[in-house]
Formats: sequence, C-alpha cells, structure tokens
Amino acid sequence: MTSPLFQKYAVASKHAWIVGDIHGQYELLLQVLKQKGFDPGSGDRLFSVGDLIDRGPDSLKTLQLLNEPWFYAVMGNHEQLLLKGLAAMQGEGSVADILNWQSFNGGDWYQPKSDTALQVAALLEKVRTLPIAIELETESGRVGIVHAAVPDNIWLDINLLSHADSQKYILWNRDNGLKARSFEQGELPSNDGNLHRVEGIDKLVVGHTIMNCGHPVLLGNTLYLDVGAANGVAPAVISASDLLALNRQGRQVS
Ligand SMILES: [Mn+2]
Repeated sequence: MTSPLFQKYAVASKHAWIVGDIHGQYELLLQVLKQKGFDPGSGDRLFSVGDLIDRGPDSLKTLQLLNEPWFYAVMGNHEQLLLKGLAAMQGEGSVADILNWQSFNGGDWYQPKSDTALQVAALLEKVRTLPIAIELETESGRVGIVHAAVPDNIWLDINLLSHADSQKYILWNRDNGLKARSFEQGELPSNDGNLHRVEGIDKLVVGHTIMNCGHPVLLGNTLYLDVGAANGVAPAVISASDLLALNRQGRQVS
C-alpha cells in the first residue's frame, strides 16, 4: 500500500531524524543537526514535516535540501503556496495565488527571471512530487509524518490522499495544533492518551502550528514540532528512537 502521495521507509529508529518547520532557517538547522550529532555518513536520514521555505533568510538553500540523498520531506502548505504562485505566474491561476504566496506568506525571496528563479525551476519537479504523508517503519514502532493533521484522527486512509479536500485538511488544519498549544498553556485539563490519540500509528509528528512555548509539545501520541522557525527560532529535531520512547505524560521535550 504505497503511492507517490504516501511513502513508506523501513529505517532503524536511531538513524531516522525528524525536523519541524524550517522556513528558510538554513544556518540554524545546520547548527541543530551538528549539536544532535546528525551524521549522514553513518546512515542518518532527516525527515521533514514540510514548510521548508518562506519567512526565514535562506529559502533557496532550504529548498535545495531536496537534492540531498539523506533528506526527505512531506509537502507543507508553503510548498503548495509556491506551486500555486509559480503556476499563476505562468498564466495558470490568479493574481490572488501570487499575492497569497509572495505578499501574505513570505514568498518574496523569489523574483521571476532571477538566478533564484532558475534554481527553483530546477527543483520544481521534486517539489511537485513531494508526498503528502510519510510512514517510518522502525524496530521500535511506526511513525507517521504529515504537515498539519490527519482527518478524523485516523492514520491514514490512502484513498483520502488524492482528494483535494483531504489534502487541504492535512496541509492546513490547526484544530489539534491549537489544542496542543492550549494544553501546554495549562488551558486543557487532560492529556489522556486515549482522548487525543491518533489511531493506527504509534506516533504522529506534525508541524504547521507554532508552539509558542518554544519547544515541541506531545499531546496524545502526536508530537507538535513547529517551534517557530518562521520567527527565527531554530527548527526542532528529534530522533525516531527518542520520539517513540516519549510517554504521554511528557510535557517538556528537549
Ligand atoms: Mn505550515
């Protein structure tokens, strides 16, 4: 059960690392990877929840991570904004698609007919074919990765993935992310694993909704990994082995 939209990888949990939203923070990402001892030469691989680009200083460099053999990503809503914006610049779409990316969502690093534009064009097929979901199968359990959320808290009906409505939900929905934020702020009484559990997967990792507390938040079996790279915070990185060992009581995830 695999498709271009849903990619599965069998990988040792200690070699699978997951990174939250990067948003152009290339240097900060490299620092974190160094700190964590991430080493592609030893077989380490990095899986991204999407939103590689926009808002931070080095969006082209973070998009070019797609060229690295050790780097994998699901599509984020910012990659979708880029695709729609670029299509509109070619006459397939509306001015609103361009403004929505470039004026309202940090896509102003891209200038048509520039050297950057040429380099983005060289990556476009890779962006267009990013999966919506990735599943890691490790010796310690299975990890699901999508950008924002999974419909009905169920992992994951592959038939949903080709529907535009489901894709929109998976890339944009903030309901659970806002719950995680409320939980961290003490506004949600229970972190009962059953209440907030996503069925059909051991751990789910998402980004998209910034955890204002500045560290990842675990609610149920979902780890919310966007710590605010859009605002200049270093992207959060965790190994699958650490992730799978987290219990639902864990508040602070370093
Ligand atoms: Mn996002």
